[in-house]
Amino acid sequence: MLKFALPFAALLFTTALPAVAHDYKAGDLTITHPSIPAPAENAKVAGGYMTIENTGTAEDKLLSAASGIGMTQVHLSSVDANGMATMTEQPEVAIPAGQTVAFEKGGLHIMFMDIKAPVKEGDKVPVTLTFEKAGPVTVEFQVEASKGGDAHGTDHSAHGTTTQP
Ligand SMILES: [Cu+2]
Repeated sequence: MLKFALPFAALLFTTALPAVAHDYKAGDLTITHPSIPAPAENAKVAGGYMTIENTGTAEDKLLSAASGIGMTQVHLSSVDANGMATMTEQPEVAIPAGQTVAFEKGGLHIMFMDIKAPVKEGDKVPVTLTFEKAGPVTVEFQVEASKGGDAHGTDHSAHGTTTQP
């Protein structure tokens, strides 16, 4: 009996790993570590980050993001020719075949605005990401300790236009 018990235990350990890694699969896509750096208390905005890997042979596209905490959009941060940081809503984000697209500070992000209830460290925020091919997938963004200086923790009222650095 012991002979069988050991491989079984090993199997349990192996299958437990994806939960620790906090990732999600939808068709050919793997969405890894969706997270939100905890915004300042009573902040009305927050940014969400993750990576999306496409292991398939065809491009997919992220078409939208939706959550219950407030208005939710897909944004791209960039710095314009005058050195001003701007953000623009992205109607779609290509996830090319065989590539990984990072949503990270200073680049692509999920933008939460007009947040209705406080978002605190330890919270899990369900967000439904809708892809052209993989369809809708709901993932939980973990609210984590902010490592300081997240642009979304400050006033963001001029969103969509030029913002202060
Ligand atoms: Cu934004």
